[in-house]
Amino acid sequence: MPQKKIALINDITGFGRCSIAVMAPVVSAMKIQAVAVPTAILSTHTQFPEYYFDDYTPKMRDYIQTYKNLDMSFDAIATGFLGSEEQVDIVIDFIRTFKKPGVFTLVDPVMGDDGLLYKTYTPALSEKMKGLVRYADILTPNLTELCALTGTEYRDGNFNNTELENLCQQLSAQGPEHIVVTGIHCEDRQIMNFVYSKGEKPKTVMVDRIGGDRSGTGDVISAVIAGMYLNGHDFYDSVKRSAEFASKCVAYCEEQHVPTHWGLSVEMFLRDLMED
Ligand code: PXL
Repeated sequence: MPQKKIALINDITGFGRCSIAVMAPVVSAMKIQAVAVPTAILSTHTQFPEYYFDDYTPKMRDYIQTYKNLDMSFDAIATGFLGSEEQVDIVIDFIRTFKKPGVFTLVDPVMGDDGLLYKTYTPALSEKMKGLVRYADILTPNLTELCALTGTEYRDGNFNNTELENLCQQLSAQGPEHIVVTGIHCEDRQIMNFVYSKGEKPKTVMVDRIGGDRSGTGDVISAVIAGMYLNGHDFYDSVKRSAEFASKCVAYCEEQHVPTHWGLSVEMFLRDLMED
């Protein structure tokens, strides 16, 4: 079987193991070719006190045009951190062009965490992100992003499963077949991933919460889900595997006292992803 290709529309950040810098090695370990479509170039991610941010918006159309001219194809498209409103339009155009039958799109609506939107997410950009939902087959919001996308007030961990199901249903009605709400803080230091697939009873994947939140965790989770799903696994198994992989990386980071904003030490465990 020919190797599969995934287009990663996301930022390239030098230090901090987020976005393409961490997603490309993860999918590569799963034998999938990663094709980078940069949205911005940063020296470090935006959780550092200082970072260099080079918005790639003005270059993206020409960059993508070559793929159109060369009649390239992808098996999946994964989108993440977007730095400007215009980028949302560029991403939609990319999906319209390259999402042929059988190609799936994973949209990680990277917008914020812990009830707060990231500094680069203006209210207008957040509003625009809502328009991307209808192009997603798989959507991977955290609770903050689920609330932002549905216009719901954020309450830390305070949503019951019926409320979560209703919010997922609202988003799923716009397009996505599968949604996972990631990293929900629960009692007894547990983290819940709420797994919703259209027309099915929701399921959960629970993992122990070890230490504080670590930046880039969502990107690692999205990459493992995309890779597993592309390799033919069902959505629930893909989420389960992603949560287990991220947990293992987090446990190692805690043990080694890796600062929380340095991202996950995926390098130590990439081999685990090569087994399938
Ligand atoms: O991991 C999400 C993410 C991606 N890209 C950039 C970020 C963040 C989160 O802070 O700053 C540039």
